[in-house]
Amino acid sequence: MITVTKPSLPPFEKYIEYLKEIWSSKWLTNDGKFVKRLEEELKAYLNLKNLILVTNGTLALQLILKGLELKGEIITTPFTFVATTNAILLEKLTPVFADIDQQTFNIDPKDVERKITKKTSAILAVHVYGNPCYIEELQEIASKHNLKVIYDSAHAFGVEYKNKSVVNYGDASTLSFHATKIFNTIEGGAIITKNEQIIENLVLLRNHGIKSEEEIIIPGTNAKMNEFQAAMGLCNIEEVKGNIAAREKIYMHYKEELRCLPNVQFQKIIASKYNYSYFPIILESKKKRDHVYNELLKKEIKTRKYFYPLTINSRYFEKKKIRGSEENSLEVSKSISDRVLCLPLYPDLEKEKIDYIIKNLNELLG
Ligand code: T4K
Repeated sequence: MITVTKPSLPPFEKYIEYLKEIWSSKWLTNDGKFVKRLEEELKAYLNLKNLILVTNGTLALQLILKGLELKGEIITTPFTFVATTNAILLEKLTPVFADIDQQTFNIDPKDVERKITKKTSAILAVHVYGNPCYIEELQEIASKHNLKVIYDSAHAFGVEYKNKSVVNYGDASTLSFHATKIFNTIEGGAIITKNEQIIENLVLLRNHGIKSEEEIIIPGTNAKMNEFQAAMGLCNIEEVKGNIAAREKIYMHYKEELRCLPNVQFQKIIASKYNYSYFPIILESKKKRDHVYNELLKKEIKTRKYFYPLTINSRYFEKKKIRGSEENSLEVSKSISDRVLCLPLYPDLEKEKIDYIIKNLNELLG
């Protein structure tokens, strides 16, 4: 089966060298030296002043929502992985859903503004498939209404907007380093913010609020990255540029070969430097999308319907009355979610497999 993605693994021997060091030091977790080293390397790679590593991208979101002391309603997108919405719910905040833009698939600033109430404290936007949001427009709205802006940048490792690292925008950004991501630490995540005070607070929050052996100053949680994860990151950071270049080649090849298919829409990318993390195509109808998905599956090609269903359509929302979910208010999100299909894309996807996928798509859609 050709899967939608495969984790990038470094040369085995390289990881073994790190494991030998872990074995001899017996230092496995709790702010170990590999975690510290990886934090420094990531700051250098992404050109950032501050970054802290955590266990995964979901805890990164939860911690920043906590760290910014947000209250009430958070305006967000329903066209995302469930983690974005779940983090809001787990922090006892109320998600309010704004629709997305037809071309970029990111949250629509005009709808964000329509959804603001006295209870709104922040906008949690997602750079979907690594494509930057409408950053200036969102910032303008946030400044006007005194709201925080957080970017769930789980897909946006290495992306630049206007020649600046995309995670540098807004009040804070989060990253995911899950196995399926451009850069992986098996499981992992990071929080980025320019605010030093918040960073200090987040360092406490990720380790139970422990300041010193005898001082526990806030109720924190356990969101620490361990040394095995950090070691994988230290190996993979050396591979990431080459991996993105390999992805770009496949992405461009797909685009060139599929661009003449009738009724197929591609995502409009507004990055100044993109990471080619996903290759979504939008088909003419849900029926067509599901047909293509099933037919490809019969040919051993596993595409994914990222992100279907919308998070608002998760079962636990059925009984709740969530603002933004009313009939007709999330039209574009529903339409894109019903018609999207993400094609297999990972650095070592072989040429003959890519051609096989393209041949099948041409037969189904040509
Ligand atoms: N915000 C956004 C916008 C996100 O997309 C995510 C995560 C988060 C926040 C939260 O970050 P984390 O807490 O996860 O760090 C996957 C990932 O588990 C998830 O990290 C990711 N987004 C989401 C978009 O995709 P699934 O349920 O699709 O994964 P799964 O197990 O079906 O894997 C997909 C394919 O990858 C498999 O068909 C084969 C391949 N695979 C997967 C794994 C785990 C491998 O070959 N090896 C592996 O070890 O969620």
